[in-house]
Amino acid sequence: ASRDGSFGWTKYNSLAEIYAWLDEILAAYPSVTESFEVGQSYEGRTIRGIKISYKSNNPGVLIESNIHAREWITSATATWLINEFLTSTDELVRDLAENHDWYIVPVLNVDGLVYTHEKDRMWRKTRQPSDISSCIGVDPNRNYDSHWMENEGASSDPCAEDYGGPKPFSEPEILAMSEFVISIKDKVNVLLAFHSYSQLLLSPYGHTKEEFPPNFDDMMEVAKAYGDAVESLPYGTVYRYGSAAGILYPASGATIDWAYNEQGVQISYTIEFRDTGRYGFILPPVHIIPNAEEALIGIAALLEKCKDL
Ligand code: ING
Ligand code: ZN
Repeated sequence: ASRDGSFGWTKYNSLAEIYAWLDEILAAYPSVTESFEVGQSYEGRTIRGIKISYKSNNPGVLIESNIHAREWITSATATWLINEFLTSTDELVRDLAENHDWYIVPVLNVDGLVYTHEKDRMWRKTRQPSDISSCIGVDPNRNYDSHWMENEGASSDPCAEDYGGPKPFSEPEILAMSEFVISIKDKVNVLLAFHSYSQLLLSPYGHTKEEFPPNFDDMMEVAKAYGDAVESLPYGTVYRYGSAAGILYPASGATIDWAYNEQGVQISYTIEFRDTGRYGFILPPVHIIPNAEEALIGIAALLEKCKDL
């Protein structure tokens, strides 16, 4: 949690700190950044994003981060990437930054993130109450309208951590995100959904392990490129990859499945960041920059591989 009210990557930042920093960044780089609003959360907070674009007609990349409240490493990494794209003088980073249009939503589950800072560090879901239970919140990554609640990929119990909600898009955050994705989908071919933890790259499908997407082989190639790039760094971090249902567990109504199945986003990935369980969600802040460096080099390799497909 934050103590001194200032933003940085040696600690995890509150939503207020992230938004104040975002305003500074937007003010410092007005010609290549644009602020956008995804919408409002259940508790009335604004879900914000930043577009970074150095030139027209770049391929778009969408990053969805911190959909799960306790996965703090995701917004720490997303903000570090924003900063690198705008400030780095490294050739690889400049190439990556300037030859894509970046749509980055550093915190999608804004109410949940605030709740993890103030009340319960291990909260995962949204904060909207249920009509049928005293339990609060829906798993936002089970709430998209794609194979919603099919194949035991989500729970119908409002008290469960993977509760799919009373209906698809019941959560204002997820409805708003879906509308945002639809508004930019013609410009975006790659969606990266940041999660933690387990060090995995997960492709569709989440809703079934019996079937695989038509371009599954391509997606495995880009995942391998990401994993190989991470292994080229001196940290010894290893990523595994496969379809979400195939190597993790069945999960229906996830962002990546909805974007792939319903919106035609061809490369749609969940990245599960550090670690493999020693600290889990409570990853010490010393991991922030190494994890973000791995994400940067991994994403660069993934997008480079996409060009060959
Ligand atoms: N993991 C993801 C989850 O929502 C996932 C894994 C993503 C499964 C996409 C299927 C599809 O459960 C975490 N850590 O949240
Ligand atoms: Zn998650």
